[in-house]
Amino acid sequence: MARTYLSTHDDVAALATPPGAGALAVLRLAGPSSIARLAAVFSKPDLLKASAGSSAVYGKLVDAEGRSVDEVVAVVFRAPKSYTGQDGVDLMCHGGPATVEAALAALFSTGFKQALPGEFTFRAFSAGKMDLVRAQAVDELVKARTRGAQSDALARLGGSLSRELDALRRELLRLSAACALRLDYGEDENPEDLSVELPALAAARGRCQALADSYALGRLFAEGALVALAGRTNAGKSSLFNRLLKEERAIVSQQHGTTRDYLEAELDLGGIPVRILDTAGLRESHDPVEREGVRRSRLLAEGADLIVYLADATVGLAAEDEGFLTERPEALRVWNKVDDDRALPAPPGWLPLSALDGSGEGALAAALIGRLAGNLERAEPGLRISSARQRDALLRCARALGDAEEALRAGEPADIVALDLATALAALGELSGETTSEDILDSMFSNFCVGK
Ligand SMILES: Nc1nc2c(ncn2[C@@H]2O[C@H](COP(=O)(O)OP(=O)(O)OP(=O)(O)O)[C@@H](O)[C@H]2O)c(=O)[nH]1
Ligand SMILES: [Mg+2]
Repeated sequence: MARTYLSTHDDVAALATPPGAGALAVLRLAGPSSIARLAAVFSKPDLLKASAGSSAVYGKLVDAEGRSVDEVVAVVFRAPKSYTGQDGVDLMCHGGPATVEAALAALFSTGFKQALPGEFTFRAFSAGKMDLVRAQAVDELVKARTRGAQSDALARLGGSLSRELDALRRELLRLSAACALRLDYGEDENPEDLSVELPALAAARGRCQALADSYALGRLFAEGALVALAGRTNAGKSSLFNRLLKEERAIVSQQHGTTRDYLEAELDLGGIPVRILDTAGLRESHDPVEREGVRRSRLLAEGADLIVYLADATVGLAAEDEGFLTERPEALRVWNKVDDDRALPAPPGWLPLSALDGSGEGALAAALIGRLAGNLERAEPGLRISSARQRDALLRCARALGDAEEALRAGEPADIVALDLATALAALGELSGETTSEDILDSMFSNFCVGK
């Protein structure tokens, strides 16, 4: 039968570093008998078994027949002072696929099971070492593509978002208690009217909604955006591509139709990981290869989150430009080659740029960031959510709080309000992991890296 995350009594092992050659590879082991199991294939079993937590033991990993597999350093962790909360070992061996394969084979021969993706973090979560928000941040930290996304995830791992959610939860508990108190009074007694809590309810709903809205920006930071450079031949797309990348990646020439196959690179734009595409210049061509390049460019532009459309200021606008921009009016318009004496003044709505000397580059970067993220609510770093699952739970919470407000205004009895508050609390509990179903946990952790 396939293992599940719930088999936390299994001793598991996995490569925690990327596969391939490297100076070191780290194999991560966890489970109640992980240290004893490792001792069975370790040259100094007694020393290993007697070692204190957070200590390192140097020795040889051997196979079942006693043949040496590698020289290793075993960093031993004792429950509960470990990442998973269980006994475990981070085993450092020499990097390289052959060593890793032999070392894992030796471990599996002692009964270690291959760890599932994210299984170590799942165990940390089930041991109460971290809530689900922090567990999610671990995955985001590992996958962060820009410094901005990385520091954002690190803040969440440090608990910025968990603390905010906890404050919200405490406020909802206080409101529930107020409802309960109201229920305790008899018909003819006259306790304080619950409607004094209306502003508090509205404030809590507002916080929920703001956090849910932060998903758009959180997702942009985590998943990034696709930006395509488009324009007629010779507009300077490849020149701009190279300038943004700060390297001579694309061939630049005064010949029309230089770029045919599109080029792709990754860029950090104000913390947003951006995949940028340099495409073939748009023009009617009889050359079948160039025509194919143009066809692909149009297709790529269609799939982009944002198109940067360049025009050559020394030539001015032509029917092709108008045609493209009528179809894609949202494209960011860039008037390139303004350094040239022959350059015509930029028409309204066009950003002046010189891909040659870099003037206007700062304004272009700002415009790009503005277009990608500008209309999104700028939450405090770390206070954004980054998964659709979190957003859905927050929206359900906000909706239930809205219902509670309505019930209160309509003069419904306190137990109706209490019911709405309980729904809101349950939705909030899904975020932290208090009330998250097994299926959701499964789908969340299975997206993690193996070894994390
Ligand atoms: N003066 C001036 N020349 C530029 C500027 N940007 C590009 N050029 C020149 O314009 C010519 C075309 O530039 P490319 O970057 O190859 O243009 P492209 O849009 O990629 O052209 P295709 O690949 O043919 O579609 C080259 O000779 C560049 O040096 C600029 O800002 N100022
Ligand atoms: Mg080009």
